[in-house]
Parts: sequence; structure tokens; C-alpha cells
Amino acid sequence: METTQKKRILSMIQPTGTFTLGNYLGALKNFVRLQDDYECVYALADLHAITVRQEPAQLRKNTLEAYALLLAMGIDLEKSIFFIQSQVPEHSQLAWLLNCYTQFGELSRMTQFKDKSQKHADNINAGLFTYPCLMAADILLYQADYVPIGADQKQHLELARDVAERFNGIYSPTFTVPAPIIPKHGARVMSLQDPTKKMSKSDENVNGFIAVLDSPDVIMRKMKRAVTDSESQVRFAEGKDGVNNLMGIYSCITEKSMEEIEAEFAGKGYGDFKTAVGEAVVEELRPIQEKFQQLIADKAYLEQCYRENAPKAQAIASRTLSKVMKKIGYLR
Ligand code: ATP
Ligand code: LTN
Repeated sequence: METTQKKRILSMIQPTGTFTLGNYLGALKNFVRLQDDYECVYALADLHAITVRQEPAQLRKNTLEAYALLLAMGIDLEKSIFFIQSQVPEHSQLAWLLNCYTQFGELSRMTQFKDKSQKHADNINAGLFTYPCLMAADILLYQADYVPIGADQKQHLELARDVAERFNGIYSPTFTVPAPIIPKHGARVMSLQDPTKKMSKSDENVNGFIAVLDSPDVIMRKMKRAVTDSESQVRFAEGKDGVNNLMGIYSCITEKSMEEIEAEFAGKGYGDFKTAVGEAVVEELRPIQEKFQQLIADKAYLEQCYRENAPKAQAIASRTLSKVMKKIGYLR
């Protein structure tokens, strides 16, 4: 019998295009790191993806590539469960139930809804609005203790906590109330072109983001073009958003502190600094890119992996859903 004392982790990412350095440093790198100390459950949030219109063939391609890319980054199926959300129907089922324990006012305060409805003014669908209920279902189904996310998802996690506490209060303890894990550096990687905005894969200016699969040449070029300031001194300070951002990226990869980075580049210009950051990024991503190319060539292996992992996730999710339905008063 399995007797595990490990706390459980759950996190997901939407398979909506190539992942950026922001996704990697803010969330995905942590997914990999946490696998030894926690029981981890990870998934591709393809149900979430359709809050924005997706072309069917492209969604299929993105999902398979995202699956390969996360394996390439080091998600280890011997240690963790890694599945595709739409293959475990309990997510949709619990999401509906949680919709009825979430207030319109709470959802109206979500900043991502406000941002995305501005960006996609022609398609402000109900799913975009109730998306945090689906995210709460994702987390609560697995009784997760911790959820690794970037800073932009903190508000959604707080809503999941509120809904869990509310449900537990109305009935009896049912859900574990989850806590976020947000990295110290990398939690909010900013655009290289406008360091007051978060780095985003949907940025129309491709120089604003580095994609995890960008070639070394492209990475170095984008780094060299990154917006800095006129001071020409590598130090972490207010008003130096561009430099702060590059220092954050460098720190996240090399694990050097801001003081160590300032000392390393004392007396040097931004040119040397950008080259060093660019090279660190290239070296960090190189093994991931190589592994990705091997994995994406082996579709049969990928299919076998996600097919095996869905029932493992479902075994956990269905237990929680059953408990919830019984408490609400459904005939079983
Ligand atoms: P889009 O740019 O289309 O809004 P996204 O890049 O934000 O999408 P998501 O799937 O929403 O991608 O995010 C996946 C994970 O990556 C989340 O945990 C999120 O917090 C994290 N993340 C996204 N962008 C950044 C960023 N710039 N810095 C740090 N973490 C990020
Ligand atoms: N909403 C997240 C993706 C996501 C997620 C989750 C993250 C869906 N379900 C559960 C953590 C836990 C996003 O858009 N970044």
C-alpha cells in the first residue's frame, strides 16, 4: 500500500501557442523543481483555451507540442501525473457546481477578465467570465495543498480559496484550501519592449517576448534590442524597469542575487550585460529544445503518455466529485 506523507501540488497551463520565457520562469521551471518534494499533478488546460476562439487543427497541434515541451522541460512521468484537462470530464462537472457557489460580483472583479474582454471585444463569452470557477474546479478536485503560478494568477487562486472555504462552511470540510507558490524572481517577467507590461505570447510585437523554442540567434537579437535606460549602470532600482527585468531573468537562471549581479557588471555597459543575459537564456533553453525535437518526432510515445495519465488523474478527481455531489444532495 502506498503511504505518502507528501503534500500535493496541482498546476496547469493553457496550450495556446509557444510558451514564453515568462511562462517558463514564472511557472514551468517550478513545476519541474517541485517534483521531488511533492506529489505533483500537472495538466494542459485545453478547456480554458477556448475562452478565446481556437482553430481546431491548431488547438490539436498546440496541445501535442505543449505536452512534448513540458516533458522536455523535465516533467517526469515516473514521479508526477501529467494529463490533458479535456480528457477528465470531472473538471467540467465540478466547474458547473462551483459556478453556483460563486458570486457575479466576485467574478466581475477579476482583472484578467477585464483585460481579456478589452482585448477580445468581439467575443466576450460567458466562459471567459466564469473561467475562474473552472480553474477552482481544477485545483479543488485534486485536494491540492499548493499551486505554483505566476503573479498574474494570484487573484484566481484567491477566488478558489474563497469558494473552497464557502463550500466547506455550508456543508462540512470537503476541499483542501490551496496556497499559491509564486517564485521570488521570475514571477512577473516583463516585455522586453515595454517593461511596464508582462511578457505575453499574444504580444503583437514579437521582440517583446522570447519563446522557449526561439533559436539562439533570435534570442540574442531580441536581448540586444531590449529596452533599458540612459543611465548605463547595471543596478536594481526604481524607475529602471528594463534593467530590473533583465536582472530578474538573469537571477532566476543563475540563482545569483541582485547584489552579486551588480558586482559582476560593475563598470561594464549594458552591451556586455545583455550578452551575458542572452547567453544564459540560450544555455538554459538549449537542452529543452533538443529534447523537444526528439519527443515531438515520436507521436506514438506522446499519445501513450497522455492516454495513461488521464485515468490516473480521474481516479483522484472522481473521488472528490462524488463527495461533493453527495453533500449537495444529489441521489447517488
Ligand atoms: P497570454 O499571454 O496569452 O495571456 P500567458 O502567457 O499569460 O498567456 P498563461 O497560460 O495564462 O499564459 O500562463 C501560464 C502560466 O505562466 C501561469 O502560471 C502564469 O502565471 C505564468 N505567466 C504567464 N506570463 C508570465 C510572465 N510574464 N511572467 C511570469 N509568469 C508568467
Ligand atoms: N488560469 C491559468 C491556467 C490554469 C491553472 C489552473 C493554473 C488553468 N487551471 C489550475 C493553476 C491551477 C492561466 O491562464 N495561466
